[in-house]
Amino acid sequence: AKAPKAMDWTSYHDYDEITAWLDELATNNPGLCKVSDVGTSYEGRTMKVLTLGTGAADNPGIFIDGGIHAREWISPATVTYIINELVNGASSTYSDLLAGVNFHFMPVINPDGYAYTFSNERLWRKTRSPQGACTGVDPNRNWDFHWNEGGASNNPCADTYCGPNAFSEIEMQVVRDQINTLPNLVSYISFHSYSQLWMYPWGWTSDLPEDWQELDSLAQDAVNALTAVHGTSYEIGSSTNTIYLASGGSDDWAKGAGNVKFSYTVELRDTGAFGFLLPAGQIIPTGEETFQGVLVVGNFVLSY
Ligand code: ING
Ligand code: ZN
Repeated sequence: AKAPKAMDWTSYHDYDEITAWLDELATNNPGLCKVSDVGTSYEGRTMKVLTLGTGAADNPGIFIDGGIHAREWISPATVTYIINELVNGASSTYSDLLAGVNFHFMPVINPDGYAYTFSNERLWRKTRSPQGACTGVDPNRNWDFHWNEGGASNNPCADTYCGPNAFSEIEMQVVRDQINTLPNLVSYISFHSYSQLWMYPWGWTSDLPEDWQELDSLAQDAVNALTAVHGTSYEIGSSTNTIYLASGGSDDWAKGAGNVKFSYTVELRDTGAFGFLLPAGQIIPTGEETFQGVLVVGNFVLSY
């Protein structure tokens, strides 16, 4: 496979660079990569899904997204790192995995917010839709599963504003429709930062899903592989019990409404020293360790 020129993992890249790179990957690797335009953001940016897989369309699938929160730059950087490893890494190493599992990637699911953190306000979190006197909805409070049942704000000026209604945000409708359309999704992983947590549902209640032990066990295996790379420690648990109660999150919806069993939210590096402003020098080590965790999930799905 040919390595695209403009992309690298020694600096952070804006939305247009990331989407151009996805197109380039698909052009350079037909038979492995497919890129599809699946929607348009509020401000008119094209949203794309990159699918990797050499087997049947109904092979078990994993859906991975990043950039739901605009300021969490290590998330898109890590998702693109994972894509690049699977496509341009030691290709024969992953040929069995890619023959048996389809990976679906959306590296930046809040394109307008992400662009705004490059042009205007580095620490913006939400979407950019007008909401009366203020702007934006928290896209991770906007999903229609126990929506606005706690840990979310009704104030349009708040960073955790749940929106005027569930799925008010076009970008989350687009992601929802992808999850609903793709056959046989076994796992969903949404990458955030920061805190170093590998979390599973529920976020809307402190109760656990009935199959929580299966989700916990896979998370333990993924984190063990992650930690083995650079010694980075992660905590594991349900969102409510690990970080805080929050309803309307994408992982809760994926499991509770989207029927995706192994649904996770991962909070990447660090634990607060740099927080959202993680230096670009940590992209590669974060990518290296997180990729090993994702490989554990991938191989689990392959033999599930
Ligand atoms: N943290 C997540 C948030 O949306 C979370 C934590 C995820 C809570 C999933 C509930 C469910 O607030 C960050 N950093 O965004
Ligand atoms: Zn986040």
